[in-house]
Amino acid sequence: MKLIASTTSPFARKALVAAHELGLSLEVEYLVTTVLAPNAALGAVHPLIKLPTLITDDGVALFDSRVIVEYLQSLAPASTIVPQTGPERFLVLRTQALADGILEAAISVFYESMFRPEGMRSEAWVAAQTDKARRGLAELEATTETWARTADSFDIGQIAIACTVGWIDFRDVIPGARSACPALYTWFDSLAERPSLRATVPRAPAK
Ligand SMILES: N[C@@H](CCC(=O)N[C@@H](CS)C(=O)NCC(=O)O)C(=O)O
Repeated sequence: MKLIASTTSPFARKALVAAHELGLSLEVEYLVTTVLAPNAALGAVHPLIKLPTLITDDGVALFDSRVIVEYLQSLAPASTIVPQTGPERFLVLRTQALADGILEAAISVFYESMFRPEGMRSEAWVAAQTDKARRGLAELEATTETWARTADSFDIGQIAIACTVGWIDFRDVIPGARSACPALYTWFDSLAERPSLRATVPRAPAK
């Protein structure tokens, strides 16, 4: 199977970290696609032209990252990053949804400066999306003890948080996030040497 990813996409990183944690090997194809410069080859397999996209060994194109993660989990039942039953499943999925939602808000802020000409940018939009991201980060900060659990468990909620915080740091789009969330960042920094995260640190694409 092949994951179509980019070196900067936090959603693609989530899928890559999940595969790594589950002990699955993947071929990875890196490409660049943006809303304004969509990649035609990606568009041939994913109508929404987004990363990540997983091509299964049966040739099916799966998206989005949450579906891909569930698929990867189904291939590796001996390890668990997505609990399959019980209240734990929905707590972990809720955490993933919160982390993904923070990312969507932060990406929206980033896109505003990346894709909109200066005179057309909306300060109100940026402020509202920044506020959403900050509210989400504050929730993670306030509930660290609930979702962080032990160092040896690394579930999809925690993976999504690590990818979200890693991308916010990489793009530096939510000013003051680190100082506002000391417990969250202490947890994040403690994971720096985890192999799945170290292997997928966001980086600018090769020219
Ligand atoms: N909900 C989707 C979000 C995917 C997404 O927005 N990917 C971005 C990269 S981080 C993308 O492909 N953007 C290009 C575009 O929207 O055209 C997921 O979880 O996979």
